[in-house]
Order: sequence, then structure tokens, then C-alpha cells
Amino acid sequence: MGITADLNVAVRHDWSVDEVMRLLQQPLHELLFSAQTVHRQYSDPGRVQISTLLSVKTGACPEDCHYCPQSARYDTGVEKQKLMAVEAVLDKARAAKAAGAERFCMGAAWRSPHERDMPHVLAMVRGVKALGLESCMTLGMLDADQSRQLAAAGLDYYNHNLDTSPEYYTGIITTRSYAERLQTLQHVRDAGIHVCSGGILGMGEAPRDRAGLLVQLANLPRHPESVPLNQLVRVPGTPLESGDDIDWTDFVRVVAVARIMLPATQIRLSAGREKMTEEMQALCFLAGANSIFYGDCLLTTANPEADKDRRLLQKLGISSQNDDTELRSEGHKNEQPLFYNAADF
Ligand code: SAM
Ligand code: DTB
Ligand code: SF4
Repeated sequence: MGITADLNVAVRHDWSVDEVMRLLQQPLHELLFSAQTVHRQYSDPGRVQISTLLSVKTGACPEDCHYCPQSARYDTGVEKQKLMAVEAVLDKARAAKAAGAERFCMGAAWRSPHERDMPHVLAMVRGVKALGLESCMTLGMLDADQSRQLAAAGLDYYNHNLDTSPEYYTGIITTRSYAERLQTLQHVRDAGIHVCSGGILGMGEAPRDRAGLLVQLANLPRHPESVPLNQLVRVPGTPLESGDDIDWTDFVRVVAVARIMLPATQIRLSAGREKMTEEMQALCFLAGANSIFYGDCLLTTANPEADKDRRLLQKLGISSQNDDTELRSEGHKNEQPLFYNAADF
């Protein structure tokens, strides 16, 4: 196929949808080989970054995202919860750190944060940083001033997903535009916060929409430092409660192509792992995924139990990125992995 030579693992910002479609259509073995070639030039394939999520404000969201259990428009049975107290959030952050998380991600079911909420979320960021954790927030749309305030508090990452291609987007969300999402990402970037932006696969989109999403992310002026790839969690009561799931090979293909297009980015295997087999997750890691959400719960839905994930990573010989234990004495080739500090990753 010869695509590996052409890739030249450069950090590019000029991808076309047709070009990405050709990559997505590669036989899986060719694509995996190319993705691994890129991955090994930028990262240790035996390490994954570990993030833990907490919903700090749950449900009653005014937006209409068709996938989301937290929209006030759908009857999903999600229990509403007002913005949590800062100390309660920090208790959860301490527990996440003790369990081995490197990054603590706080999510709020808002269209955008209200001014009265800002002092509280800023205190959460400062508190999480003081624990020695990386901080991430996802609070909806931000303006320039809110972005600067979060940056000044020490926020490391802001998550704001493009979700899908611009073309497919209008059938999924009507209450905010794609352009508004891009504007928030620009504010976050301008404020000096790392950008975390990705999408959801399995919402009925065509392969061309998957390519379109990846092109949007890769052609940003700077690549997002973090790209979460979620497999749709179908929640009863949402407009997307039923439909055909994405085929596992297509999901793995998107991970591999994301790795090729975004060589230095952390690619997170995010929501949907509950329904993925261990074999599929292993293939996603082989395709270049190098981050996961760790902990029994995502925002409102289940994630694999922490023990199960620990066992899976151990079986695969993968350790956490912040683990000081030297896995391999030299490089990461031809060495038997020595298992890390298994008690806490
Ligand atoms: N309200 C904020 C916003 O939407 O910007 C932040 C929280 S929102 C729940 C964060 C992201 O979670 C969404 O952009 C979407 O990509 C993902 N998400 C929500 N529901 C999901 C589901 N059922 N399956 C997979 N991903 C989902
Ligand atoms: C992201 O891309 N996935 C996470 C995080 N960013 C905030 C959220 C997944 C939510 C899955 C549905 C739920 O648990 O409510
Ligand atoms: Fe609200 Fe975010 Fe859910 Fe959309 S994804 S309904 S903005 S919580």
C-alpha cells in the first residue's frame, strides 16, 4: 500500500476529507501498521494516560444534544444535582488520585457557566491543582473572559467536543452551532489552556462524517492536546436510544486514523468502553489510543470497574504515564514488560 512512507509523520493541518476517507478504507492491518509506526515515533506505546471524571452539576441542561441523558428535554431518569460544594469535589479528587488518576475532569450540564458559578469552579480548579493532579473542566461554551479566569486559576485542559462532522451536527444538536463550538475552542486556546476536543461515534453518521470530524480537529491552527473518542452510550429516553451501533472495526479504524493525523495528541478511549470487549480495547491501544477514563462512573453512565481496567492493562503490559516504575530497561522494543506497581497502576 505504501502509505507509511507517504505519512512522514509530520504534524499537518491541511488534511482533506477525501484523503482521510482513503485512510479509513485501508485494510485494517495496513492501517494499524501505519498508526503504530507514527505512534512509536511520538510516544511509548506501553503507557496510557489516566483521567477520572466527575459530574459536578448534573442534569436539567437546556441544550438538546440528542445523545445526552442530561438534557432537560428528555425523560432519562437522571437525578438532577446542583453544583457540588468545592470540598465535596476535592474529596472525590483525592480519591481519584489515590486510585492512580493523573488528571481529574469535572463536567457540568450547562450551556455555559453562569457568572455566579465562576468563583466556585475556579476554587475547584485551584483545589485540584493543589492536590498535584492535572485539572480538566467541561462546562459548555466559554467566552474569552471566562477562559482567562480559568487559565489564571491554573486549569490545564478544557474539554469541548465538536462531536461529529459539521454536516451531521445539525441533525444532532440544534441549540448551539458548530461555529460556536469552534469559537469556544479558540477562546480556550487563546487563554493558554490545553484543548481537549473530540467526538462521538455510532450516532448513525456515515464514514465521511467520521473523516469530517477528524479533519476539523486536525486542521485547527494547533492540534488539540487531547482528543476523546466516545462510542455512543445509548440512553433510554434520548432521541438516539435505538439504532445500529458502530461496527468495532470501524471504531478501531477511526482511532488509527486519528493517531496518524494527530501524532502528538493524547487520544482517549472515552465513553462506551462498557460495551467494548477487552480484545477491542486492546486493538484500540494498538491503534494508538493512549488515554482512558478510569473509575466506575463517567458522568451519569457506567464505566468499566477500576479493578477490571487494572487487570486489563496489566494483561496488556500497559502502565500509567505518570508511573515512575521503569517498565522496560531500554526503549520499548523487544523487552518483556516488568509489571509496575500493580496496586496503584
Ligand atoms: N455540557 C457540557 C457540553 O456539552 O459542552 C459538558 C458536558 S457534556 C456531557 C461532554 C461530552 O460528553 C459531550 O460533548 C459528548 O461528546 C459526551 N457525551 C454526552 N453524552 C454521551 C453519550 N450518551 N455517549 C457518548 N458521549 C456522550
Ligand atoms: C468526553 O468526551 N466524554 C466524557 C467527557 N468528555 C466529559 C463524557 C462522557 C459522557 C457519557 C455519558 C454520561 O456518562 O453521562
Ligand atoms: Fe447539556 Fe452538555 Fe448534555 Fe449537551 S452534552 S445536553 S450541553 S450536558
